[in-house]
Amino acid sequence: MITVYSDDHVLHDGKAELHDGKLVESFEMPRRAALVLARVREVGLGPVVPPDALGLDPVRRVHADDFVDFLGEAWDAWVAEHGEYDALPFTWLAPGMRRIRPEHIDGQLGYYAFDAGTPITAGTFRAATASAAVAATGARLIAEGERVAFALCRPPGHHAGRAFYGGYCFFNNAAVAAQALRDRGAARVAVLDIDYHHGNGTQDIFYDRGDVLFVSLHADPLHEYPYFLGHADETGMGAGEGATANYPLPFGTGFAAWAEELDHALRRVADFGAEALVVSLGVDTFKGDPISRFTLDSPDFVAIGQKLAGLRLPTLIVMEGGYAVEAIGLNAVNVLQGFEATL
Ligand code: FKS
Ligand code: ZN
Repeated sequence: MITVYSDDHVLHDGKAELHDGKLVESFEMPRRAALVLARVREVGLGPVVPPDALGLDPVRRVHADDFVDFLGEAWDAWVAEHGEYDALPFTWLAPGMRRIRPEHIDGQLGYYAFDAGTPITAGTFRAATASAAVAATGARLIAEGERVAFALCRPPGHHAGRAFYGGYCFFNNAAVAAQALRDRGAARVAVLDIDYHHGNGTQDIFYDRGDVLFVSLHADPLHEYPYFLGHADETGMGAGEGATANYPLPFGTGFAAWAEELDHALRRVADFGAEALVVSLGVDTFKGDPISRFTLDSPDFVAIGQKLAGLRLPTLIVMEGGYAVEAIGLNAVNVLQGFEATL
């Protein structure tokens, strides 16, 4: 299996996030991708290739121009105002306020961000652009005939919507890949999101579209981040009616119950008639994850890979979350090895 990877992810290195009322060291750190890459090499998964030089073209296919431009300019605007320390928003629109884009950077951060856990740093824009290119390059490999590929994206992407960022995500890598597959001729594409958290950004991007199915298994938003999307009654709108499916699950969900829901999700993908599959792979469903509450174990990730391969679709696996860093390489690559073993 080919892995697409760019070193540029290290340019995004947030110092802190607001967590349980305290500013703590960011859970989302460069070491995560380094350890997944190390495991890819350790098991000899296959070639590791750099992304194509794509710039922002694939990003602009799924994100609003003003949002992309904002991320490109935010760091300089922030530094001019406050100096070289991570940019975090502190105020947001409440209901009844007006969605008029502020001219001050502090207001713009609140206008485009939806949480205070996603710092913008000096290299964030370059890292996020490279991460999206990694996903788009993976999509090209699939479109050109690879049965499966791994996009080792960092920063992650599934919380980033058409015109918002948050949840450690800036550009939506999985959405970029799904759109790239559509643009290269796949009539119908499915995104299956198995990160612990709901992929609210991916759902936002494709909610009114019938050509891209979004299916997600995640912790119930009544109890877990991102809280305001991911309920079972969200099924799409307009042309996209019926092309979104959410499977919210309770705290403490273990592999047996989780896998049963995965089987439902896989059936949805098969019934949709997708010609290609993008998997948003988070391994924060692991029992040792410091910010999550499912109890999957490392060998379970092999079984997940086997189940994904059972769809027999050209598949791009896109890296999302996972914060038990000592186990992130093992868990992520277990999925890839399980997939390979089933080819
Ligand atoms: C604060 C808990 C919530 C933010 C969690 C973000 C999860 C990100 C992710 C991604 F895949 F995008 F990386 N903190 N007390 O794992 O979904
Ligand atoms: Zn997650």
